[in-house]
Amino acid sequence: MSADGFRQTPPPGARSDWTIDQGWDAYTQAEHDVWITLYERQTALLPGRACDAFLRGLDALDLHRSGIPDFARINDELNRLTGWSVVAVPGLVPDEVFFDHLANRRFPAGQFIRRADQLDYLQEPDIFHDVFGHVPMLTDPVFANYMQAYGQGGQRALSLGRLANLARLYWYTVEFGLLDTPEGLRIYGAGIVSSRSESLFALDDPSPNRLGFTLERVMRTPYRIDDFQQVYFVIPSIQTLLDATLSDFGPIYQRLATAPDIAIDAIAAGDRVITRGSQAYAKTGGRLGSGVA
Ligand code: HBI
Ligand code: FE
Repeated sequence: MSADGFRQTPPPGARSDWTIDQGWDAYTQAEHDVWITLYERQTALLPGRACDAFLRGLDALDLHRSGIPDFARINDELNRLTGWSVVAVPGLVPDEVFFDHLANRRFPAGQFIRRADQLDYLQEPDIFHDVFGHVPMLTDPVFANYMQAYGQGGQRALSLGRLANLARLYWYTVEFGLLDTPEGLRIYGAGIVSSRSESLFALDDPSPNRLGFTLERVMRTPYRIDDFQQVYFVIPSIQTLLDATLSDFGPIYQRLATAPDIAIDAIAAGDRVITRGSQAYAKTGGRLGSGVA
């Protein structure tokens, strides 16, 4: 076990790259039913909320209403569209393993699904979060290129000791990103799109700040892993992400070495403000009643 409590060696039965067989035949009907419940809840909610690329991906992959999808079936179509494939892993994997998979167009997806009494929230990414939340966007060629560039950037960040900054980029884009469109803000982040309550909160609630995305601003902003975000960053196009990630991070990393973090609920000089949030949700204690300032 490493300092942060995550295993650093593959668990029994996992290969050296931490992948396991999905074992699709072994899923119980109860597990398929959890997928169906979550799938139907989200697909009823997302038209008009999720971005077009996500909805197109959901259709292209035909993520079954009839239960947990078989990766072998998804991968035929996903490979054809963008060269990506989904690989099963037991849960969170070490950063360098994660980045190596992304850099090689393999998305590591949890093989397990949450229990029926965990429908609304769980900390560790399960197959619904990973496959329903992340995989549809991988059918978009530009986003597919971004995710691979992100994996390559992650490998560099590890060698430069800049992982924390790069993890923020992932968090505020791939997990919790919003896209500006002529019809209004739309969701592309997997952490939002796979959560009923955050699919509503992220777009409708007056509480969080919604700010224009810049790479450096995101890299200076801490994030919450246990509750709704207090700030969401908005991109004008998916191409923006790819362009940002293909840029040279060297000068940014140098400035970050002396630039202080920006408070999670702050609006900083130079921010493009789309919503100046009330932070009411966080002030009243949020989901966990923890009461954060
Ligand atoms: N492992 N399976 C899995 N899924 C993730 O999203 C993941 C991970 N390991 C590391 C990690 N994410 C983060 O540290 C990166 O997002 C930076
Ligand atoms: Fe995720």
